[in-house]
Amino acid sequence: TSHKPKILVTRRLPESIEARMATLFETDVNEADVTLSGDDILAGLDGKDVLVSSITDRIDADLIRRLPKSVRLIAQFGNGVDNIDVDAALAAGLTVTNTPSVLTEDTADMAMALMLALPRRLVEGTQMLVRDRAWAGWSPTSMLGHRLRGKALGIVGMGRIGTAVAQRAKAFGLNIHYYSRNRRPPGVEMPLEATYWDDLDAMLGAVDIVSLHTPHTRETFHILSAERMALMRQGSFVVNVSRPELVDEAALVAAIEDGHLSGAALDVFDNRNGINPRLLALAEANKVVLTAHMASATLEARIEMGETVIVNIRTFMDGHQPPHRLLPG
Ligand code: 8YV
Repeated sequence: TSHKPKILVTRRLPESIEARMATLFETDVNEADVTLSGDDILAGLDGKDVLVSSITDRIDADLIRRLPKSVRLIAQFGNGVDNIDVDAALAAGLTVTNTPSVLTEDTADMAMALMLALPRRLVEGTQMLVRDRAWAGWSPTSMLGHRLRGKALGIVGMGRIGTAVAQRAKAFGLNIHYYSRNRRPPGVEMPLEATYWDDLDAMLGAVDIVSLHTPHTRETFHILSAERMALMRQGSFVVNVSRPELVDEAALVAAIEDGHLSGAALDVFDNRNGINPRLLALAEANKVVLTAHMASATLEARIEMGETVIVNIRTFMDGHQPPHRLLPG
């Protein structure tokens, strides 16, 4: 007869987090670590107080309607919550929390790694040496890439992660431009010199690199559309560590194939039916660099995300507002 909160955790979490959860809660972890169907989630939630969800769980309005009455909190292990119909959950009287901030710096690091990888031919250099065993030795004109310093970076979405990217990019000598709904007042919110654009179309014509740092919402779906890509500078490229839905991927592939864009460095891409073969072909041709949704994948970030989930659950179960509660809208 324990009064410990009963939680369902849909994916495996770092060992230390699972261990701590097991001492604090009555914890049921999806040991198989494969994505659960809606029915499996519902079955697993029988008698539970809390659902600890991840990006791979589809928590739509229908699932929310069918949730056992005992469930009162959805504690997302992650920053983005586009897998959850948050409005439906809030309307149903549930509380929803996420884990922002702790993954900001690591995600920004990955954006920089991808931003450098294309012009400095990082993956190509490794492939030539290791896969192709085809190195003819050093020459003054071999493997020439392009300098990042002095180029213009256009950041779409200047929140926590966008700001962290801007700070890094500034140190690399890039000129920072950004588009967001509101101009950030210089100072704490915008701690560096950056050019604000209230018109994304206009910014796209003024930058050499476009990096996406906005959440996926109804408003940002395909924010980088075919029409917008046509406005981008000849030879410019795209970096995406945010969400695949922000980019019209078919149009991106076409724009790289026809040479309008020089390439793309993507940590996220449409993987619902496997990776688009044309995107893979562009990666083979070293015009595209692909990583496997790894931008926040450091052990440190995952542990801090787990700790944040635990704090959210404990405060909620103690009857207080959890620190990372999502609001409607
Ligand atoms: C994780 C992410 O891979 O937090 C996010 O929005 O995309 C990544 O941190 C994922 O969310 C874990 O659920």
